[in-house]
Amino acid sequence: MKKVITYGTFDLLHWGHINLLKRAKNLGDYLIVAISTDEFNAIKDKKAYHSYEHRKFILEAIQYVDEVIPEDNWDQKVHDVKNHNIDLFVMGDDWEGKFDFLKKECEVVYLPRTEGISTTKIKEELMLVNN
Ligand code: C2G
Repeated sequence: MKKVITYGTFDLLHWGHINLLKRAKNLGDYLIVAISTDEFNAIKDKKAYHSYEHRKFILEAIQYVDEVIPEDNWDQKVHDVKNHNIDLFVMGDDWEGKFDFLKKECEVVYLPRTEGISTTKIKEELMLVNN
């Protein structure tokens, strides 16, 4: 069984996220998503609209996602890859090259981001509509 892992905040879940999760799952048999905790988002200087528990609840409902674990620091990836017997690490290519240190542990693939959608875009456009 080829195990895949990916990381992210996945706030205000949109079709760009789904496109990433779908492609990541299609590269293996089992997909783990490490979702950023609210505390880690603060470190990433991100404020999610939905809490960790709600973002986890939503991700677990997605057919492409087999397991959801917390991401609470920048340094857990090597441990996660070993601990979960991961074969493939996948991220959107806005992270291109940033996680190449994992290549000694597993395959690393950066997938093209989906153009035209992002959580930031959603928030910005809602601000305009409501002002
Ligand atoms: N993504 C995408 N296309 C978009 C938006 C997002 O492919 N239009 C991808 C991102 O590249 C990322 C994943 O969806 O692989 C989750 O995006 P975010 O929730 O923004 O994740 P991020 O804040 O980049 O967190 O340790 C890694 C970090 O936790 C990544």
